[in-house]
Order: sequence, then structure tokens, then C-alpha cells
Amino acid sequence: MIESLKQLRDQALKDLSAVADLEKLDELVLKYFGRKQGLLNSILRSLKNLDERQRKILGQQANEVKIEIWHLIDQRRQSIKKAGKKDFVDLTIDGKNPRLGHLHPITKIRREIEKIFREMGFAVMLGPEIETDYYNFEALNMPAEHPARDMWDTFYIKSEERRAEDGEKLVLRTHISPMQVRVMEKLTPPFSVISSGRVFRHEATDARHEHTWDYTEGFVVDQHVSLSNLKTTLLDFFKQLFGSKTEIKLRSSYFPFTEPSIEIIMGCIFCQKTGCSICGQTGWLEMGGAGMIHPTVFEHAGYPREKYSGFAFGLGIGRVAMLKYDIPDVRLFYQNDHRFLSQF
Ligand code: FA5
Repeated sequence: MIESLKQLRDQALKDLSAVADLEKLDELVLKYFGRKQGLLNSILRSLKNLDERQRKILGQQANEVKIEIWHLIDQRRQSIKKAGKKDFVDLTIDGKNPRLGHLHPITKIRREIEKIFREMGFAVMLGPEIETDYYNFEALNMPAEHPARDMWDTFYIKSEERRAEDGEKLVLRTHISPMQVRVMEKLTPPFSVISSGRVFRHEATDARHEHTWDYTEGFVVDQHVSLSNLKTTLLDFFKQLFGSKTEIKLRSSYFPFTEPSIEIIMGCIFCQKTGCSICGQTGWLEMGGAGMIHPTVFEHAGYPREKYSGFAFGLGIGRVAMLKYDIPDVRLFYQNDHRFLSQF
């Protein structure tokens, strides 16, 4: 019996070294451990014919051989798996959940802004990112050499071949106010429109400034539109976005295409208006510019003199997102860092 155990062990070692795939290995498992015809099991079964003392000694040895062979089979299985890793598909391993994408926080805010304005009756329209000098400046009461053009550090498209069809110089739009004239050329008042998208400015970046960022322009044109319509629209909008306790202030400003012009500022939520580096120690954050549409803009659109009035506003979506999500630096939204973006 001892001899046949030894032979069995040697045979198993020989068999194992000749096995090269998992299918053959499974056949070996059956050969040695099969319930009815397995070689080890038949040896173990024959122990019952021995007397008790022999049974104890041989039983222990048979068990050791059994464990050793099982262990060697297991080792072989691992090495076969490792060698053929590329082709091997272990269907018993838990699947990995694919990472689901989601909307960028700026897109979420843009949609939220659009939803609020849509509910107020505004239509959503899109304009081109590459804009003509005419729409970006001239039609907005800033002829060539007008000093107010310096308010926007502009990326000009230099190449002579790259001009609009009518030979106009092209720029990357610095704001979406050009949409005022583009829409007026197509529609007869009354209308309320918002237009969002990317704008570009050749300026140094800091916690509140990016060179490429998202902006929403809104405007309403009708007869008898007033500054108080502008104020209530903006207040209603900010309250819907930030809650009924939201405080905004309108202060006097200057834009060549509005008269009067105002700036919308909102209580800084980072310092509760006590002053911090984000709000420049003022307690208030500038959210956008606005005003009553200048008569020259209506003229450029070909509207009859003094027939219509309207208001317009332009908001930095990044600034809105900073406040909404409590993020102290607008540049974080644009760095495409998954660790940051996956929080939203
Ligand atoms: C304008 O661009 C005007 N077109 C706004 C306007 C529209 C006035 C209609 C009158 C009528 P301004 O340059 O201030 O305005 O920019 C608008 C807002 O965009 C700012 O108040 C600020 O919230 C945001 N903003 C300005 N520069 C940056 C920047 N570099 N990065 C991120 N947000 C900015």
C-alpha cells in the first residue's frame, strides 16, 4: 500500500508536468480525485480492509499525498492562468462597473439658467463663437479705434484669408452681446431671448478670470420696456437660482451699448459679505453687466428710431457656478481634472 501511494504521487507529478492547459488539468483532477474512479479515492476506499492500526498509519499517509497532489494541481492552475493571461477570461471574477459620465458642472448651471429664463418666456438662441468685428464691436456702438474696445482684451484672427464672406475682420467673441443685433436683424419685437456659450478674452487668469469661459446674454425688446423690468427680471432670476434670501445690488457702470448701464453684484457667500480674497475684500461679487439697450444699437439693427426700448444683461456662468457650488476658483471648472469634476 505504501508503495502504491508512492507510485501514485510520482505519477501525479509526471502528469502535472505534462499538462499545459486548464482543460487537461481538469481531466487530471478527475483522474486523481474523481468520486467513483479517482485513483486517490480508490486507495482511500481500500483502507477499510486493513486493521485499525494499519488503517491509521496508512490513512494519514494517504491524506498527506492527497493534500500534496491537490496543492500541486492548484499551483499548476495558477501558473497556466498567468501564462495565458491575455486569452484567459475568468467568468467567475466580479465585473467592474463602468464609470458613467455626467454633465459638466458648467453645463448643469447653463441648463438651469436656461430653464429659469425659459419659464419666464425667454427663447434660447445660439450664436457663432467666431464673430465679425462688426457684430462684436461696431454694431454695439464701438466703431474702429473706439477706446471702449479696450474693455475687452480681444483675440483677433490675423490671417487675411480668414475673413467673413464680406471681408469683415474676425475675432473670437469676447461676449455674447453681438447676439442682440443678430437677433434684432431677424425678429420684429416683442421678443425675449437668451443666448449662452463660450467667450474668449486675452487676459491674465486668476480666481475670478479665465481666458475661455461661459457666458449668458439675455435681452428683451418691446415698446415701453423699462429699467425696473430689468431689475425685477434679474432679481427674480437670482432668487430662483440662489434662494429667496439672495441679495443683489445694481450699481452704475458703463457699456457703450447700454444707456444707462449697470453692474449686477451679489453678496459674497464665501465670507458672508465680510470681505475675502475671492471678492477682493469687498463682500460683493460682480456677476454681470446690464442696461437699457442704446438707441445706436437699434439703429444698426434697422429698427425705426425711438419705436422700441429694451434691456440687456450679460452674466459670467463661471461666477454663478462658483457661488452655486461654493468653489473659490473659476479656473477649476476648466482644467478637466476628473478628481474635481466627478464631485458634481
Ligand atoms: C460684458 O461682457 C457685457 N457684454 C455685459 C453686458 C451685456 C452689459 C448686456 C450690458 C448689456 P463684462 O465684461 O463685465 O460685460 O462681463 C460680464 C460678466 O462676465 C462679468 O460681470 C463677470 O461676471 C464675468 N466675467 C468677466 N470676465 C471674466 C473672465 N475672464 N472669466 C470669467 N468670468 C468673467
